[in-house]
Amino acid sequence: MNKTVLITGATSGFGKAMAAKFAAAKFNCIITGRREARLLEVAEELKQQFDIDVLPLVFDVQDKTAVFNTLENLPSEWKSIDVLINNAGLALGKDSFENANLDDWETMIDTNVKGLLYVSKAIIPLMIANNGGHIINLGSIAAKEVYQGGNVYCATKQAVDAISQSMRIDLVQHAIKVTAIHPGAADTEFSIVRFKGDNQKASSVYEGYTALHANDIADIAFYCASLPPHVCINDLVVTCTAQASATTFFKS
Ligand code: NDP
Ligand code: 8X3
Repeated sequence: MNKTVLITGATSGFGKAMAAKFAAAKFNCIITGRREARLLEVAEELKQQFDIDVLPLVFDVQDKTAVFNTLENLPSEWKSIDVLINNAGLALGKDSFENANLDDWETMIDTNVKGLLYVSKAIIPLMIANNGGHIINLGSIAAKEVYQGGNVYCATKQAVDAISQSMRIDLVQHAIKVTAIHPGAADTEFSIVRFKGDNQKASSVYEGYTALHANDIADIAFYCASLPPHVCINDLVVTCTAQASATTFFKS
């Protein structure tokens, strides 16, 4: 029987690449996001290309009611979830603490922290009923090091790091693996979102070096999920070769 993966934020970047990677290995995929047209397009591509079942679910992870209404009412054939990838997330702005926008801070906290908690809380009972599972949380190098202007984004990712550690401790009794993947700079839509559509500012983040690609993180997530039942990668920091810390890059 095919396994099932649920990936939040699969309309672009890591989530979209991870969906393709798992689908290529014949996982059936539950994919989520807010942009319905894009999500349905990704679902159709996965079905056509990989001949698997796909369940696209449109909701905002910040919306507690929508998260629980949707995930607590999954069709019965979708209730057996082997891997949950908490990937949906964003940065908004990179302003100094005193200039940063309060609404941006709240959106990051509501998405990166509370959204991850809501989705996990809805799915963990299904994993417990199945006697096991694997949760993969997308942290960031910002979970390990703060940087100028990173303030609340870094704080949300440090929360993801702490939540991952505490999930691992609390869920070990249920044979649920918990892996946190902490990427450095990766060329996705992340910076376009962070800089609110300023494409020039966004692309300048990746100039002069080869940043991580979404497929690199998809390969790593799939590797973590492919290990034998007795093996769990707990915590993984991954950067491109040209990045040595949150702020140290070798640029040509
Ligand atoms: P993208 O912007 O390409 O993708 C983000 C995804 O998250 C989209 O599918 C988006 O879907 C979804 N998303 C955002 N907000 C919400 C929301 N409120 N509800 C539901 N879905 C949402 O960025 P990445 O792929 O790069 O980012 C994925 C994760 O990786 C994030 O958690 C990010 O913080 C983390 N990360 C990124 C790094 C990078 O340099 N790119 C490095 C380290 C970590 P939609 O807009 O359709 O809702
Ligand atoms: C995204 C990478 O360095 O902008 O999490 O925080 S960084």
